[in-house]
Order: sequence, then C-alpha cells, then structure tokens
Amino acid sequence: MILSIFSVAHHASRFTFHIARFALAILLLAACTGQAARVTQKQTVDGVTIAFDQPQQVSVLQEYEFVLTLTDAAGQPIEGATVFLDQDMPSMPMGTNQPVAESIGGGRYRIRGVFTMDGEWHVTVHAIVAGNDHRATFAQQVAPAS
Ligand SMILES: [Cu+2]
Repeated sequence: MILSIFSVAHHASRFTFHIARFALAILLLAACTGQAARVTQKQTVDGVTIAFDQPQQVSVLQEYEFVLTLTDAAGQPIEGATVFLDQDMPSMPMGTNQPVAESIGGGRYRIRGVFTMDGEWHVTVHAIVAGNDHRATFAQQVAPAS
C-alpha cells in the first residue's frame, strides 16, 4: 500500500514536470516564430535597386518569408515586375529550386518557401523589369532542425 501511494505521487510529479517542459517549449516556439529578427540588404543592378528583406535565422524545412522591394533610379517603386529566386548551395548542386514571388503592392514582392538542407545557401533574385533580368545574389544561413 505504501509502495503504491509512493508510486502514484512519483508519477504525478513526473507528469507535472512534462507539462511544464511542454509549456516552456510552446513559449520558446512562439518567441521564435513571432519575433524573428530580420535583415535588409540592398543591391543596385542596371538602375534597379533590389532591397532584400530576410530572416536573420531560418531553420531547415521551416517556412521562411522574403520580401523584396524594387525601386528605379529615381527611387520610385517598380510595379509589374516578374520576380523569382534561384536557390542553391555553393558547396553542392541542389537541383532546380526557383520559387516565384507574388506582388503585394508598393514595389514589394513576397516569397515564401522552405530550405531543404541546413548550411549556407545563395539566393539569387531575378527581377524581370521591362524584359530585362536584373540579378542580385544574397547569402542565407540555414540552421539545422531544432
Ligand atoms: Cu545541400
């Protein structure tokens, strides 16, 4: 009898411990996905400035969001461009990986996708404006799954 009461109490405390761990994991996850730091880099190619807004950190197979802003030489937003990415790893060929952006207004284009492997990736932006392909390459570090 004494043994079984002890056993119930022991399991109850283990259960509480697991609930606490689970709650902590949810909190950390919310902090990571909700408040992720972002960086913006700019490159000007043949009169078109490409501002590339990316997460500072992204994990493998976790959905990322890139936002590109295109402006002309006068600083005006460029609407109606076709924008897609070429994603590859400098250390190995990763096959065809070309997500297409959707226009969200004000010269901004949004792309969501995932990286299929951790490590260093090179993201080449193709901004096709009036038939000309403007290309700029940015690096994205991809962390292993946590
Ligand atoms: Cu790879």
